[in-house]
This record gives sequence, C-alpha cells and structure tokens, in this order.
Amino acid sequence: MRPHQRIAKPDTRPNIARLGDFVLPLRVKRRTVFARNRLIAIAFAAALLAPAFAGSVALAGDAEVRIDNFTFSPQRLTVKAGTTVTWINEDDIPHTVAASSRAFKSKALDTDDKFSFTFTTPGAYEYFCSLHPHMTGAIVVEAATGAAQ
Ligand SMILES: [Cu+2]
Repeated sequence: MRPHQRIAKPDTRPNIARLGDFVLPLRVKRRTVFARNRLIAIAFAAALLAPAFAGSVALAGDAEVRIDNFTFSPQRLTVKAGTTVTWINEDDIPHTVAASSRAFKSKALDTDDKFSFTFTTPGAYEYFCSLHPHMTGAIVVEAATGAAQ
C-alpha cells in the first residue's frame, strides 16, 4: 500500500503540472487571438468611418474662387482658419493670384489651372491679379471655433 502511494504521488504531480503548463498557454493564446480580432474589428470600423470624417472635414475646410471674365468670384470670401482656398482659372487668358501682403502668389494660371493656399492665420487677405491689377479680391479668415472644426 505505502510503496504504491509513494509511487503514485510523483506520477500525478508532473501530470498536473504538465496539464497546467498546457492549459495556461492555451488561455493566453485565446486572449491574444481575441485581442487581435478586436483590433481588426476596430481597424475595420475606423476604415469605414474614416471616409465619412474626411468628407465632412473636406467640406468644412475647402473653398473655391473661380476666375472668369477678369473677375474673381466670389470677390470677397469669408472662411474659417485652416481652410484651403482653391482658385480656378475658367477664363480663356492667363491670370495670377497675388496677395497684397505677399503671403501667397501663384504662377500664371492658364485656362483650367488651379492654385491653392491654406489660410491658418485669421485676418483679411486682399489679393489681385499681377497681370491685370484692376482684378481684386479678398479672403477674410475667421478664427476657427470648436464647433466649426
Ligand atoms: Cu488677370
């Protein structure tokens, strides 16, 4: 009886220890797989939501000024700080967009050429066409509020 019990004890302990060693890594693996699945799910959700956010930001942050018949239209445009304004020359002769303060200046824009400038600092930016200085316009940049951003 006693010799059997003595033999049995060393036999069961390593078995439990082996089982424990085997079960523990399995649990850890399951958790990491679950964590990976959650990360993938979050990544998918972010990928799905990103275009919606990008779209709304683009709508809020972009503005256009068209150039046609020697006229900037709208001639005076008010935007929030951080807005990118794009001028498009729809006239059949070249024009430029040049800030009176020299904050920005385009090259000569041929028909359908574009020029963009991002206004980060609030203020009134008067500009003109350096080829036809009677062509004038203004961009008024307002401080960006939390709601508008
Ligand atoms: Cu011009």
